[in-house]
Amino acid sequence: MTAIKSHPPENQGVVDSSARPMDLKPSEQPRDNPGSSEDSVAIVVMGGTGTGKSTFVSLLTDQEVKIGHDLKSCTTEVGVYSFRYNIRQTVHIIDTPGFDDTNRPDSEILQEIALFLAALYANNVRLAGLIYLHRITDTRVSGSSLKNMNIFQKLCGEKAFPYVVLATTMWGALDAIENGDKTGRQRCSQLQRPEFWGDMLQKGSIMMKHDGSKGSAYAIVSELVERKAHVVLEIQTEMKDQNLTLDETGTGLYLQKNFREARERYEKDLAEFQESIEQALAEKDAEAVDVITKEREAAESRMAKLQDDNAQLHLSLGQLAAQVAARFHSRLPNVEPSSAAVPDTSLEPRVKDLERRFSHFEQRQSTSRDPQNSRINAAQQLAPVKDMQERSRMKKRSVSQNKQRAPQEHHANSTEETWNGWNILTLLEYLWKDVFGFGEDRVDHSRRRQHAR
Ligand SMILES: Nc1nc2c(ncn2[C@@H]2O[C@H](COP(=O)(O)OP(=O)(O)O)[C@@H](O)[C@H]2O)c(=O)[nH]1
Ligand SMILES: [Mg+2]
Repeated sequence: MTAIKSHPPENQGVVDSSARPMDLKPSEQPRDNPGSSEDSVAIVVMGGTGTGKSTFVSLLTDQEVKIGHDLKSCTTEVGVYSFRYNIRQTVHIIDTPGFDDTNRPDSEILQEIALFLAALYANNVRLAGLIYLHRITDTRVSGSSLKNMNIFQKLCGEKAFPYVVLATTMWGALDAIENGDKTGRQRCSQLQRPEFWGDMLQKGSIMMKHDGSKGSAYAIVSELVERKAHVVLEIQTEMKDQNLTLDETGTGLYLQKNFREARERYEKDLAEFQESIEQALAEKDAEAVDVITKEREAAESRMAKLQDDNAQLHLSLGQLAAQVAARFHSRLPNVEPSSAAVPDTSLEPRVKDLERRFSHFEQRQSTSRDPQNSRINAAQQLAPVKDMQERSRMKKRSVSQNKQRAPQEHHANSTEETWNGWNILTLLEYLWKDVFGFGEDRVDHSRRRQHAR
């Protein structure tokens, strides 16, 4: 059944300004316990770049969300923002990058989103549903919009479709044009075609209009929260339960199909380039030969890059964690002993704890019969953490040096670094606690979840 809903008045949800990013806790109680007093849920927001995801998230939380007014400030990483939905519930909204970032390959974006979703699942964080945003101002569904839609569907899997809100954004911009409302309605019916949202709508997703207001954002979120579901996505079970590598998942297969099509186009182009060069040679047009040769070289290097990117999908969950962790780590700014001034007392014990868990992991790995786990390179896993510990030490040394030198300058800011360090650390803690199956208080969530289904 297809339904287009408008939003109720702006009266739901109380913004909790004390909520912190990544303050994400698994549901405290199993979901079949209705007496749960505190119930945190997560909601994932996806859609192409510039569809208003970060703006949507910023309407719900008091935390600072990066909005893409220019290319540089676009969302480049998965981010978690929290707000108190009602007296009992905190909602964690997960902002994601779109699959059309000119600066980053799709494989890299998929790596981060897949890893994050798998980590949520492994930690039994209750996913209440997903919101997919699309600009109503788009005159047609472009190739990149279609790609985002397809990837979204593959990540979700059909079982999750009933917990998806497909929301159209930027209605305000249509007001300015003549017959804007009619145009909007026409575009909505176009979106309902089988090649776009039709299949999802038939299988339980709903369409909603987001008018850009807080009330509208809350209404969309409530639609999902109030269903009290615990949604499990296709990519989560593929990576975590079935131990597939990312290229073996439905989403990975889709990206590879895209890649094969790009290669076919490229091979056709190559033949055309060759023909044009031969023609230019016959006409003794040296300038044309030069121009076409350069074009061919550019096409060749684009193809080579695409091939490399595609190869990045052959990763198990453990390898994915190592890869993403290393990438986060390489983005950490270098600690300048003279400028770092904020001691992070919480960092070192957490790193120590991870190291301890890691040595358990290494022991388990040597006796493991699990082929996916045994492929994980242990040293590679720990390298970012070890290095982080070293940074933490450097930081402390520099803080104590600074204290001796200039006591008034202690508040010089290294928030960015602390935040980044915390981000990667939190991610690793998630993964190592449960994904890799070591940690003293491990609970077999997959069994519990199956039982609950
Ligand atoms: N007119 C209009 N602009 C919007 C709306 N939502 C977002 N924007 C603008 O669209 C641009 C991209 O928004 P952003 O939230 O960063 O998109 P994201 O890439 O999906 O996260 C920013 O310049 C926003 O200010 C909306 O509802 N109406
Ligand atoms: Mg964004």
